[in-house]
Amino acid sequence: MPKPLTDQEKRKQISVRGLAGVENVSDLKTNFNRHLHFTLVKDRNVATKRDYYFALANTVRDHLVGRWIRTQQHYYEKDPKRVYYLSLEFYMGRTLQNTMVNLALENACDEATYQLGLDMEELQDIEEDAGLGNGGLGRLAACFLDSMASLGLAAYGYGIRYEFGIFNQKIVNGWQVEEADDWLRYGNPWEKARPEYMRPVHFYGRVEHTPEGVKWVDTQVVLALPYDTPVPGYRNNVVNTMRLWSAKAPCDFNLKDFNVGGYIQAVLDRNLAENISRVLYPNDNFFEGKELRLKQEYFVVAATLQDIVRRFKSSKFGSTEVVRVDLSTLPDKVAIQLNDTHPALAIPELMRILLDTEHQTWEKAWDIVTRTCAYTNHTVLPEALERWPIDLFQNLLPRHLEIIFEINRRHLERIANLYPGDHDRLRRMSLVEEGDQKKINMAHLCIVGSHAVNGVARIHSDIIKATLYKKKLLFYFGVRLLRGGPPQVPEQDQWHHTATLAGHVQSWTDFGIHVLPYVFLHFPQAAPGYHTAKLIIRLITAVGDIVNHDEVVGDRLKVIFLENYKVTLAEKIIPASDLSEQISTAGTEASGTGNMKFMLNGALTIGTMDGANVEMAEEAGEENLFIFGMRVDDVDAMDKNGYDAMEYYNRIPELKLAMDQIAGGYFSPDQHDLFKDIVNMLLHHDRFKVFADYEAYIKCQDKVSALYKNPKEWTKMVIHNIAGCGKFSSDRTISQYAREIWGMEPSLERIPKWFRNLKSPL
Ligand code: D6G
Repeated sequence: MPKPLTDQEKRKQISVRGLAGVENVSDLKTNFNRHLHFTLVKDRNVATKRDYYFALANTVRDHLVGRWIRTQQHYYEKDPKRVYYLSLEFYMGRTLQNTMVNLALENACDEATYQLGLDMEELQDIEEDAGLGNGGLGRLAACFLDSMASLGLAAYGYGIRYEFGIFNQKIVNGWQVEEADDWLRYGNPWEKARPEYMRPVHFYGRVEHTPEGVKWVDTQVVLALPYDTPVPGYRNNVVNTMRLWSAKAPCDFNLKDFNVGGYIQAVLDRNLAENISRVLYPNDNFFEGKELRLKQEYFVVAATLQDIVRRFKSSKFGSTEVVRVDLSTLPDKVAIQLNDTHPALAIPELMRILLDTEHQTWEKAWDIVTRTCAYTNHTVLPEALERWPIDLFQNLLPRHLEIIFEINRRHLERIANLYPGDHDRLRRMSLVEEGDQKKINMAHLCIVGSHAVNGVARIHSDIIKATLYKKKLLFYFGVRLLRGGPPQVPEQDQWHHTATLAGHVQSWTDFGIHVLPYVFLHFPQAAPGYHTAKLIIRLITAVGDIVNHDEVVGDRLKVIFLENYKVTLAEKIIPASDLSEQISTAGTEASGTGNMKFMLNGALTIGTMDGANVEMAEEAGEENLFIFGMRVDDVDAMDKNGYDAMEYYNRIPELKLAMDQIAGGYFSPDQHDLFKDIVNMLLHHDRFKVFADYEAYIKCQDKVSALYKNPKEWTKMVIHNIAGCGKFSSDRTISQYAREIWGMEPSLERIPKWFRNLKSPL
C-alpha cells in the first residue's frame, strides 16, 4: 500500500501552480460560490446537489476557456496541417474528472469542495454520461480526441449532437427494457452553441446539367447548428474542439403550408427536419438501412466539409493573413479520417464541392479527395457493412449518386485495363452491387476514395487484405485509459481487486461477493430490435436466478448481471476485475478495446487468438495469457470442411446436459420452451461455431482456477501484462496515424513555447 500523504504533503501538492496562473483552493472556492450565485442563481439554503455539481463544473470549465481560445488562435496564426476525425459516434462518458486530471486540478478541487462541506465524488456522480456511442468504435473516437490533444495535434472531432444517446438499459423481470437517454435534460455545462457557424444542408431535389455547370436544385434545407466541446490535452495547455451538429429547421420550413394558412402545421412539422439529430441508432456492428440514418450521415458530412473549407480558406487572426482562393493545396493542410464507412459521403461530397462549386476538373478533384481522405475499417462481419439501396440514394442525394456512378465507372475501367477479361473481379470490386435491389457498397467507396486504409488490429488487417483489396493497409488500435491520466497500476502486494469490486457490486445487487471464489459478471446490451440478443440476456438472468439460489452451489459461485453498462460503469468494473473473458471465435472480433483496458488495469485474460488478443499475447508473452481455441486458419478450415455442432453435443456429456437443461426449461420453469430458439441456433445454425471451442475453453478455465490459488504466480503474470501493455496506448496509435497517414509530427512537449509566448487574447 502506498503511504498516505501527510497533510503538509497534501497542501504542497495542492498549491502546485497551474500552468496558466496560480491555482489555489481559495480561488476555487470563490469561483464556485460565484457560479452558484450568478450562474445557477442559488444560495446555499436552496441549492441542490445538482446545483453544486454545475457550480463545480463551471468552475473547472473556466480553467479551459483561456487555453481553448489560445490554442485555436495559435492554429489560425501558425496554420498547421489539421486533422478532422469524422465519426457518427463519440462515446465521451463524463467530462468533469477527465478535465480536472488533465488540468492538474483534481487535488485542489477536492480540497475546495471538502472545505465547502461537500463531497466531490458525490458531485461527480451527478454528471450524465455523454453516451453518444454504442461501444468500441465510439469510445475509440473519444480516446483518439484525447490523444490528439495530448500530442499537440491541431485536431477536430466532428459528429452529431444526438439529443438522445445510447438508451438506458433496465432489467425488468429478467428482460432488457430500454429507456430514453435524456442526457441534456438539465443542460450540458461543457458545450458552447455556436449559432454564428450555422450551415445549410440540402436534401432531395434534382440535378440540372447546364452549360454553366451542374446544379442541384429544388432541395429541402435543414440547418446544422454547431455545439463546441473543449478537448483538453494531458497537462500541455492544448485545448482542441469537438464540434457536434444539431439539426434546426429554417424559419421558412414548409413555406408552402404557411401560404395556404397551415401555420400551426408548418411549425409542428419543423420537428421532421429536427429529428435528424434526435437519436443515436443503437446498433453496434449492424446495418439497419433506414433513410433517417442516411440523412444523419450526410448531415454531419455536409456541415463539416463546409466548415473545413471555410477554415482552410481563411485565417482570422495573426499577422500573416492567409486567404486561399482554391482548394488545390487542401491535402497539404487537411487530413480527413473516416471512422468506419458512416461518414463515407465525405468522398462524394468533397468531389461535389470541387466539381460544382470550385469548378475543378474531375482528375484534379479526385486527386485532392484521395490525398485528403483516409478510412478506418472496424469490422468484416457482413451484417455490419453499409450497403445503401440506390433508390434511396437517388431520392435523397441525386447528385451524389451521379458522382458515385462516375467514380465507379473510372474505377472499373482501371481494373478492366489491369485484369482484362476478369469479369468476376469487376463484379467483386464494383461500388455498385447488382441483385434484386442495386446497392452502393460504402466500404468499397471508402477504399477507392482514400489514400490509406487501416483496421483496428493486426489480425484484422490481414483478414481485410485477404478479403478486400488495397494498396496500403495499416492496422493499429489503441485505447486511452477511461479515466485519463497515468495508468492505474494495482497495488502489487494486494494481488487481486475483488474487495474493491465487491464494494461496487454489493451496492448494485443483493449479494455480498467479496468472500466468494467465483463471481461471473455479465454486462451485455442488445440492440432494441435484436431478438436473439435479448433472449441471451434473458438466459443470463435466468441462469443467475437458479444458480444464485441453489443450495448445492451455495456461496461457491454467483452469476451477476450488471445493467446499463456505460463508460462510467466500465471505469468501476475494469480496475476491479481479476479475469477478462475475450472469447470471440477467431476472425470475428476486429480488435476489442475492453481487452486492453483490463490488461492495463491488472486483470488477466482468458481469450482466443482474435483481435488485439493476438498482440497482447505477443507483448506480454503468450504464457502470461490464458489462450485457448481455434486460430483463424482452423476456423477457415472448418468453414471448408463443415462444422457439425451435433457432433460436439453428442460427444460431450456436460455440454449435452447444459443444452438439454436450457432447452427443457430447467432455467425457465414457468415457460419451458423459452430458450429453445437459442439452443436451436447453437445446434443448427451457429455461424460462430462456439461448440468447436467449448472443450478448450473449459480446460483453460481449469488452468485459470488452479493458478488463481497461487497468488505469487498470478501476480507475476499480472506484472508481465501491465509491463507489456504500452503498445495499446492510444497515444502510440495516434502518433502512428499522424506519421504514417496524416503526414504530421506529434509532440509530447509539455508546455509548448507558443503557449508561453502568446499574448492573452482576453
Ligand atoms: C471553439 C473555440 C473558440 C473558437 C471557435 C471557432 O469554439 O475559441 O473561436 O471554436 O473556431 P473555428 O471554427 O473558427 O476554428
